[in-house]
Amino acid sequence: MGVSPRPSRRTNVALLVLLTGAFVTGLVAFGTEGSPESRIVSVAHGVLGLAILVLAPWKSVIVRGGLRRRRPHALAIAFAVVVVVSLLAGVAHATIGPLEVAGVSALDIHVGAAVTAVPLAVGHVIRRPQRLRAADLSRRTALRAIAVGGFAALAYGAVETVSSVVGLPGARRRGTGSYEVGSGVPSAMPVTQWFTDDVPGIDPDSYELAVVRPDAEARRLRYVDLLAMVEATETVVLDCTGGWWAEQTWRGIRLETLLGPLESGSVLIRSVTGYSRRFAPEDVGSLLLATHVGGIPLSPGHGAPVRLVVPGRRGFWWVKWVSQVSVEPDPAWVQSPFPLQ
Ligand code: HEM
Ligand code: HEM
Ligand SMILES: Nc1nc2c(c(=O)[nH]1)N[C@H]1C(S)=C(S)[C@@H](COP(=O)(O)O)O[C@H]1N2
Ligand SMILES: [Mo]
Repeated sequence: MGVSPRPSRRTNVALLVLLTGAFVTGLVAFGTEGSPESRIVSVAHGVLGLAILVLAPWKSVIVRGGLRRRRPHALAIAFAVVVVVSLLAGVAHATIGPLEVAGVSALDIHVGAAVTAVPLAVGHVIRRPQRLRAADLSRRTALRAIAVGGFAALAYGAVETVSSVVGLPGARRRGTGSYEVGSGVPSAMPVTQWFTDDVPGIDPDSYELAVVRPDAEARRLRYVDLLAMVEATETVVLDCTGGWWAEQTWRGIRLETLLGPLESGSVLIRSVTGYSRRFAPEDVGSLLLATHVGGIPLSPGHGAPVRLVVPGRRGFWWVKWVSQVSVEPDPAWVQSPFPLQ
């Protein structure tokens, strides 16, 4: 038993800190839309992720030692595979661009692998625990941490520099890391669903939008009624967490026009498919129920007959195929930060 702190333990603890930091900043990145916040979060996320690669030489020594011991390795190996896949896909997305295979983007793989890594990381750390010791919190450890951070920042800068010098697609990505696809040309914009939704077949003649307030009788508006109310035009960026963005000119009805003033509670926007998102009273003023994009009625894929436009929020807030808007007493934070459907 060594009395002095073993470097392998500090490496493992550092990896735990970096993985946690990368995971959290990744989630935060999915919640932000708009520079410069998105850029700051993305850069911090990239640096944390690349710091894991900086520690790879040290970790590989630990891995070789660990593999020599006679005990089950399957979980540790599965964890390593998933982390490597996530890292490769993250860097691929940020450099060589918006790759897509069978409708799955590099970013989807990156995030999917990262989410899969969570239970494996928990299992790995439970089976291979590392205790932090007082001696770990030394000046020397602090200097090493700064060195690792510095190398990771250099690596990030190097990747960005090479991207722009060589002219890789990565140089064109937005602060969120997303790539432009089909701005101004709605038919060229991807049709994207969050997880499991499908484009429903909606007959505009029988379609009705329910507008529900606790203090008033529910209203049902037909598509023709809605068309007669179209009043506003907004040019807004839709930025999907799948890694693409597009700016379009949307036309429709301000949600405020339908709902009137709202002081408390929240507004639930529900889709024909059951998909829904909840908004705070202060958000309502910026929400548009769009019937048109690029001057023509919405296509089924993009949310016909009516879809929500949410300036400054990620695509998953932009509920398509809206069937009901309802004012409810629950506050807007009574919902999962990301849709569960
Ligand atoms: C990037 C993240 C990590 C990866 C990919 C990874 C992967 C691995 C692999 C493949 C092994 C060798 C196989 C085995 O022991 O069964 C191993 C060993 C080990 N890992 Fe990790 N690990 C990571 C992070 C961590 C963390 C966060 C901890 C604890 C806080 C940890 C603690 C250990 C320990 C103690 C060993 C055994 C070393 C030995 O017995 O000599 N690892 N790791
Ligand atoms: C432990 C988990 C994670 C690690 C190690 C990791 C690591 C990385 C790395 C190395 C990059 C490339 C950075 C670059 O070269 O510019 C990246 C990009 C990215 N990651 Fe992660 N990531 C993790 C989890 C997540 C999660 C959970 C999300 C979202 C929910 C996420 C979202 C993103 C996004 C949007 C990018 C693109 C950013 C850009 O292009 O600047 N990541 N990640
Ligand atoms: N009903 C419903 N609305 C939805 C989704 C969904 O899965 N179901 N996906 C959201 C996501 S993740 C995005 S990025 C945008 C994509 O809009 P588009 O298909 O018009 O490009 O729709 C949002 N609205
Ligand atoms: Mo999305």
